[in-house]
Amino acid sequence: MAADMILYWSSRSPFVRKVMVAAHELGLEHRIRTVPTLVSATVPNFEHLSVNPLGRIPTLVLEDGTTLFDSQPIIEYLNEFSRGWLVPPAGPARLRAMRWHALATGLLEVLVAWLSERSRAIPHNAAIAGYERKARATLNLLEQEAADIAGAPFSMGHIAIGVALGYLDFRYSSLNWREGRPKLAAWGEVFAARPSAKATVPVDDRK
Ligand SMILES: N[C@@H](CCC(=O)N[C@@H](CS)C(=O)NCC(=O)O)C(=O)O
Repeated sequence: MAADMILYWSSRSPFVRKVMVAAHELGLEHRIRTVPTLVSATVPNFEHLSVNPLGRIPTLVLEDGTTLFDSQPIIEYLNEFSRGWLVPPAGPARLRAMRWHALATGLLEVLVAWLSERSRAIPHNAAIAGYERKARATLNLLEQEAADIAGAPFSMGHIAIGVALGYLDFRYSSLNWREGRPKLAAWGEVFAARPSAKATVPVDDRK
C-alpha cells in the first residue's frame, strides 16, 4: 500500500513514538512515510522550519498538504482517519483517557526539559531538582492509579503513559522508577509487550 502521509520523525523522540505506537495500533504504519529529522531548540533546521515553523517533531503532512503539529492532534487525526478506538468519543471514558494522556505527556515534557538542563555546561541545580520532584510525584500518582490504568480499555492515555515509562528506561535508568511502584512496573511490562511498543523502541542513533 502506498504511503499517503509524511511524518517528520526521530527514533529518539518520545512524542514521535506516541504517534508511531498509535499508527501501529490502528494498522496505519504502512500509510506513513517517516522522514528522519534532526531538531534542536538551539540549532536551527531550516529545511524543517519551512514545514513546521515551530521546528518541532512530530509533524504530519497529509495527502492534501495539510500540516499537523503536536502529537495529540496527530493521534486524534489518525484515530478519526481509521475510525479507530484509541480516543473514546465522549463521557467518562474520554475524560479518563484525556486526563492520563495529559498527565503522561506532561511528564514527558518535564523529562525532556530536564535532559536539556542536565546537558548544559553549567546546569541550574534548582531547576533539575524541580524536574526530578515533578517526575517522581507524577510517577507516584500513576502508581496509585495503576489498577485503573490496567483495567481500562487501551486508549491514547495508555500510549502516553507507556511511552513515558519507556523514555524513563531510555534516558533515566538511574531514577529506578520501578522501585516502590510495583503496580505501575507490572503494567509497564504489559505495555512493552504490545507489538506496537516493540516496533517503536527508542534508539539512540543520529536522528
Ligand atoms: N507538545 C509537542 C512536543 C514536541 C517536542 O517538543 N518535540 C521535540 C523532540 S522530542 C522537539 O521537536 N524539539 C525541538 C524544539 O523544541 O525546538 C508534541 O506533543 O508533539
